[in-house]
Amino acid sequence: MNAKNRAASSIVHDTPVAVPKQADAWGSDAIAAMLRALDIPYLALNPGASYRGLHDSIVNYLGNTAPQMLLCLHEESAISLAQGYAKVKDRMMGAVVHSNVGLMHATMSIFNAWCDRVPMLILGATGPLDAARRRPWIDWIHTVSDQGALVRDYTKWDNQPASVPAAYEALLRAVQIANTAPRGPTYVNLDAALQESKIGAVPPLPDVKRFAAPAPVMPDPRLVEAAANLLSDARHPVILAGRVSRSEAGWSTRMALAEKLQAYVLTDSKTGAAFPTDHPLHAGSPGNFLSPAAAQTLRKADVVLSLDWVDLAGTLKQAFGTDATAAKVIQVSVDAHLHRGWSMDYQALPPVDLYLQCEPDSAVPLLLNAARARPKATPATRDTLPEAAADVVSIRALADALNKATEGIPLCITRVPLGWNGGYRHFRHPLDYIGSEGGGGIGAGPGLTVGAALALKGSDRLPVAIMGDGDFLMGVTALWTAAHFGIPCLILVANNRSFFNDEVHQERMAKERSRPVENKWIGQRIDKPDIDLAMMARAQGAEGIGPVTRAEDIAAAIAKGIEAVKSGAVCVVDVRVLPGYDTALGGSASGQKR
Ligand SMILES: Cc1ncc(C[n+]2csc(CCOP(=O)(O)OP(=O)(O)O)c2C)c(N)n1
Ligand SMILES: [Mg+2]
Repeated sequence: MNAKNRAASSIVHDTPVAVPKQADAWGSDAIAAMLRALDIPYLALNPGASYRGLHDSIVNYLGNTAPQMLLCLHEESAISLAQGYAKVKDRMMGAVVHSNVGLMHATMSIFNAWCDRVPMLILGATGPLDAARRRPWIDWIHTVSDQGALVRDYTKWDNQPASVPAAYEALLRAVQIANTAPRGPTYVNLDAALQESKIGAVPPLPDVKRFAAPAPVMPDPRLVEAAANLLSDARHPVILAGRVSRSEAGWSTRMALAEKLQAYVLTDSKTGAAFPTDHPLHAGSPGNFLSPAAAQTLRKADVVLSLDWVDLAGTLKQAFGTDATAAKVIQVSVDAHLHRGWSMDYQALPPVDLYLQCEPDSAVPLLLNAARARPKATPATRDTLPEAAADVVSIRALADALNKATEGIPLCITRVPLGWNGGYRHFRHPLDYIGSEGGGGIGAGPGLTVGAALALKGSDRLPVAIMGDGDFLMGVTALWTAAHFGIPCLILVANNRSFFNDEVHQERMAKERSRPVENKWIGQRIDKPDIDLAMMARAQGAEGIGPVTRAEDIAAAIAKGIEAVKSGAVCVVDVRVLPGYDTALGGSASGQKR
């Protein structure tokens, strides 16, 4: 594959030989035809006999296009890849996972996608439900009576259709539900026997346009007016810009609203870029928890507008403590439609004075229209970054070198490590940063990055991830998928050779229990031997740079990585950072919040 091909907008296609025309179709041919009608662009998958029928149909009935298969080496990265793609595109792709075992491998990533409210069509399969059609042994261990139960608590809907017409309906419904806000993954389990039945002709496909997701719900005009009045009359309005779309129009409307109201805006590193972090009204810096300046700004608020902010109640608690929130709270969110009993990812229950149960992108233009301009506010309070220590190989040094090497080059930051401080880099466009994995599942970083890079392929925006070595190592085989299909991306590993976040926890335990802090590394450090991460990249057809061990070498290594990615390569730079977090500003380490 030459560099020109690798940099082109389309990815590498594994092209099947021509298939002679055939009179009879199979059940899975009809299912494949439905996937094409539903405009599923890709299927990230790891193969298995439970869906050998569907696999054959994608290759030989559809010619492996629309959808195109993307072979992944682990189901966890197949799902993360689909998640990363949807985070960039605001549009779903599919994934296929084999029987119970593949689905079990996929579960953590499905949970991440669920918590991240990302639409995704997950297909699975089971050995024949009809025991008489099961092959001895293997079909029996790979048949369970209720496979969907494995993921039912963190998918929006699941189904196991028993005929081709039922499969058509199941796929239509799965896509419609996944794409209806609050969005999320859905799972359709295809019986092997159904896939492998000869069906004569493919039954006519339904008109998919008639089964589309509904248009966004619009808020009650009286609520919009009341909210606009509250905000316009406020002394210190604060906007919490949370889960919003990647649309540029949405971005500028949010800016216009903040500017009209002269409201301060906070953003969150759990969600994608929602507001320019260097805007005079942006307070503090984004993190998983409030930064000191963000908390200080929120504490002064008399009216809070939450744009689907993840964990509104917990955030108010960080600012106001256990006292009742003095500020009036306006909540714009449809998230409660997804709140169920099993998972507590719905977070604590926030006090809300005006509840607009719609998506932020629907409410903001109406609020902008109804709001009255407020007098100019003084610039928001920012956190100041501590002086960077010279010659120390740290995440900060890595961030500084990245910023310098990429001045004027649009990047999409697809991952930041736990020790990232939100002040390290500014975001000025909805695609400058896509937010976290959602469910706190480490190992998602590589898959998310490859999926985001797939979605960005052919654009002038370079996908760049900065990720922990633990995160990288758990999902490292996603690199092969990127290398094989020609999906350029740059991964900078902040390699502290440890699951360091948990060293912080062990340190806390040791102190609390008067035990030696020196023992905190045991069961955490990934050394003796150090792992050669660059070699792990090269082993899979990616470029590997490093280990970089001296501060003065970081810039050149990153510049080399950027050049490699510009020419179409997948590149990993192993930067051996010292263990330690720049937490003075409420960096995202969970360790600092007990
Ligand atoms: C699947 C999964 N396993 C374990 C954890 C617990 N955990 C949270 S952070 C972390 C360490 C991550 O290591 P790394 O990516 O190297 O970042 P570092 O902590 O070193 O900054 C672990 C193991 C988790 N969140 N998810
Ligand atoms: Mg680490």
